[in-house]
Amino acid sequence: MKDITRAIVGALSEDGSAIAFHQDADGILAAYFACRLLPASGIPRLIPVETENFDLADLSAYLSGTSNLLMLDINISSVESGVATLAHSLTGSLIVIDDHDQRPTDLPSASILIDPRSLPTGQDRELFPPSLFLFSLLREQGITTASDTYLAAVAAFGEGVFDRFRDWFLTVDRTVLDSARSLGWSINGYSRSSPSSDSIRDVIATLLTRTADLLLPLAVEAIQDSRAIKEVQAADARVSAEVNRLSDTVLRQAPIQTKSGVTAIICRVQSNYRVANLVASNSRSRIVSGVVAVEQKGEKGTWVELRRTRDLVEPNLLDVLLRMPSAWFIARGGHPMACGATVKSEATDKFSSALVDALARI
Ligand SMILES: [Mn+2]
Repeated sequence: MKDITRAIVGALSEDGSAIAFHQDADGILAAYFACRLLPASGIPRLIPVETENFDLADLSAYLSGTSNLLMLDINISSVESGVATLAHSLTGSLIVIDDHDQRPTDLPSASILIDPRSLPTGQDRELFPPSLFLFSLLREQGITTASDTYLAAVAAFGEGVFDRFRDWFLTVDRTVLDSARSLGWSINGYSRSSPSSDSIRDVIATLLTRTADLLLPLAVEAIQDSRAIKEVQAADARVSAEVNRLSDTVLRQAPIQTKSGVTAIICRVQSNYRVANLVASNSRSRIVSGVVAVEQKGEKGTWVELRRTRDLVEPNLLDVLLRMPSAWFIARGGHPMACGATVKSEATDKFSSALVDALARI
């Protein structure tokens, strides 16, 4: 573990290095914890990546000439060739922290792929998001503050894995955890058009780019009181209400007929918030045994989120996505029990009927 910390810190301390991270709770906070491992004077360039840009084509051009790149929570199973192109465009090496099964094959030899699940701290974990892994490296250094623990809880809630990591937060006050849940949820349920999507950028600015904040660890209260955080949390009540309302709609759908008799629900929802992921997870937690698929029309395509209840070991939902033609997708990836995709608008109908067929066979 100390070797990994040394490799990350060493790479990021070189001139011209950068961190690219998914612009959601896990990605933002993974970048935050990576920066916390560094001396405050040496924060590298920070590049938020939206889900729609997961093909990494733009990023390769933009990053050409960058020395070392740390890539966080950018699902490399969805962008296999894009990762290789990106890695080859660097003058230094690519370090990826990712807990997905698919591994790109044609990377330059200097690349480092870290799967936290394969390390001692990750043993027996099905999921180990980069944010929580980097928090564990920080904890190993013995320099975590109450704010770090609060932000790790934000990441765990935002990523939907808090229950699996509950033992990390046993000493945290109930009201602090409530606040963390609300912030994690509101970051991941961000709106496409409301002011809160600008607030997300402010949150990133607040958490990441102010060197002084990193140097002088923020008090939990200071984070909770910051204007950007308050604005994001103000969206939380609206997002939660929307998630509950849409989950009701999902659960009212008639399940499709499956070979094994397992419940499978496919539902298309509409919202001004980007909530397909939250609606899918929420509906999944409200059915006894089965599979939920939620589709939501977005600006650049249709977001699709697939979830399986914990009692089932099949179907492998990621395989369902990966068996479909790659030409249909802007991005796709995830885990066998929880995965997602952005489907090109023109391929949405073909995708939907292929999904019905695939789920009918389970
Ligand atoms: Mn993410």
